[in-house]
Amino acid sequence: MNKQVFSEAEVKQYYENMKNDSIGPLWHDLGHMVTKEPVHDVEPYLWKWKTIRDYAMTAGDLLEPGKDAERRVVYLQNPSLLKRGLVGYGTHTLYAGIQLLLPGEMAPSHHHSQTAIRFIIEGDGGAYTAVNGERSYMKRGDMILTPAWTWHEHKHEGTEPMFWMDGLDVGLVRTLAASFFEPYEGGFYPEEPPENYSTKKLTGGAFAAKGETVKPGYPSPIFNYTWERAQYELEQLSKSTDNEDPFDGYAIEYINPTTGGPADSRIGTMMQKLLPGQHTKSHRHVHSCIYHVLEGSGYTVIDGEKFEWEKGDFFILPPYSWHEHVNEGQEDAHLFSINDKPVMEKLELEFGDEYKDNNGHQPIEKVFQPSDSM
Ligand code: GTQ
Repeated sequence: MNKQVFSEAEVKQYYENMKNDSIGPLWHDLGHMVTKEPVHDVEPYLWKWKTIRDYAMTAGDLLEPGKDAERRVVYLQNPSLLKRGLVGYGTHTLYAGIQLLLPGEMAPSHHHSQTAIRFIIEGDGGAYTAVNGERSYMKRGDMILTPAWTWHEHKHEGTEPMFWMDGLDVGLVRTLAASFFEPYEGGFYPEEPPENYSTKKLTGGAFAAKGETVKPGYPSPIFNYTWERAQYELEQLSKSTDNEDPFDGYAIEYINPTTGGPADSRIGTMMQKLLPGQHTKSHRHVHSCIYHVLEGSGYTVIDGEKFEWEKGDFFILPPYSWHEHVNEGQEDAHLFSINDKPVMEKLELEFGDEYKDNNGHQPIEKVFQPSDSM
């Protein structure tokens, strides 16, 4: 076949016309689209608990849920994502907010297509979340599911300020253009089952009334995964170094007992226990995480940067970033985290590898300085 020969000016014109007609030449751009490794705008970050708590407490004077706002929450804004106009993003998929409910307050019922988990940080156990009418009283360290589209509301019958973490898949649902929200008409959903019903029903043996079925699949039949149970599980696990995960220490993932898979279908949840002095090896994976330090003190190295943490702090682990954890304290450290691993796994996108050099440990090139203007 005879090929046409073009002048330089004709070639230039060709590309210009193409651009004007909204068409692109893949031979120039393939490398930008199908990158050799994950490309993203998520930078690691860390927030001190004191800073977060002070802002939330001030909001306690500024507004009241159910009156001035749907919820009283201060959220963690990753500055690297705000630069891209992404409001409320901790990672490209995950959001974390810290909610404060004061004695006597109520946050009305609503539902949304984002899935949510709550992790209880501080309080006296007198507040509850009701999921489709089932009340779960909140105790420190508990993880409570609010599966996508379930009605949920919060009420406080106790005497102390109640703080918890909300984890939602805000970025994921935004990217997938799948956000729906609806308030419950009439304010509060009927509260029918006894308090903590699903937890009591399925802990220490699982029972069904004769003829009753617990439907396998989504959502998990348990809403409240208690710290008491998680702690017991971790105690058993950490009795033998055989159970040690080289990258995560002694780690448990919250599961849906009817599927064996993650407790929530889209947000993964994990609790890690690090013994005093324990220093994990570095690895990286496609899934991203938001960490909360339940207790202990130490640091995490993320892509050569040291993030020093103590009780209450939160930090971001971006996708595909080298990371290792160290417990520098005298006590056990417990790190709770949410992740987007269930999504990556469902989409066949999860991949990870281990850091080979220097016996699995990264050189530390800089130390993160947390912001503090309160
Ligand atoms: O408590 O229902 O932090 O709907 C963000 C969105 C909390 C909640 C958040 C929500 C909630």
